[in-house]
Amino acid sequence: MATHRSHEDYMRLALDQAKKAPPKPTNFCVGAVLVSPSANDPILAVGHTMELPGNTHAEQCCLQKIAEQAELSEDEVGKVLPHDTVLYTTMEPCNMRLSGNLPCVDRVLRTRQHGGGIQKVYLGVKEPEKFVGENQGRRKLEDAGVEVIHVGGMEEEILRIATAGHEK
Ligand code: HJL
Ligand code: ZN
Repeated sequence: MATHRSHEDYMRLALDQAKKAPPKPTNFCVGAVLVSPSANDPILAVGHTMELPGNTHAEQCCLQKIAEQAELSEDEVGKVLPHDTVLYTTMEPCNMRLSGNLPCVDRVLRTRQHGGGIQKVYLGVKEPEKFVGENQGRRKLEDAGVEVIHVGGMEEEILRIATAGHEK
């Protein structure tokens, strides 16, 4: 029997991840969960901002963990993702980073280059216009054919966690 969790349940798991991120004034504390809804064990990976060494984002950490397990580099992780893979993230995937690192939108899209890969993105909040102006992440994903769905109801808590360590 597949485990049945609602979108809100997965977003709550992503939020639990976000709480583990170290507060940093120059980014947001975000959590993410990569899920294959049809699997008996649907959670493929969880991740949070700054979890893996370096300046890493939550979504990036999920992909890097799966790549490491499969002994692949992150840019090839699409080859081992189930065809119904979806991403839950407390914040809209980034399309520009102050550090110049590869944005998570590009990481998501390259999982799809061999067919399959990430099919849908569920997000908890849009990225606040604090570091990079208006994030075009959602638009870019949708333009590339990825369905983006807002899971509402947790915005306040998500933003409180995301901005921990920011000057008020
Ligand atoms: C998302 C994350 C994270 C952000 N967004 N979706 N997941 N930290 O884990 C977006 C924000 C960037 C800043 C700073 N944050 O992180 O725009 O230093 O964190 O590359 O632009 O850029 P760096
Ligand atoms: Zn990112």
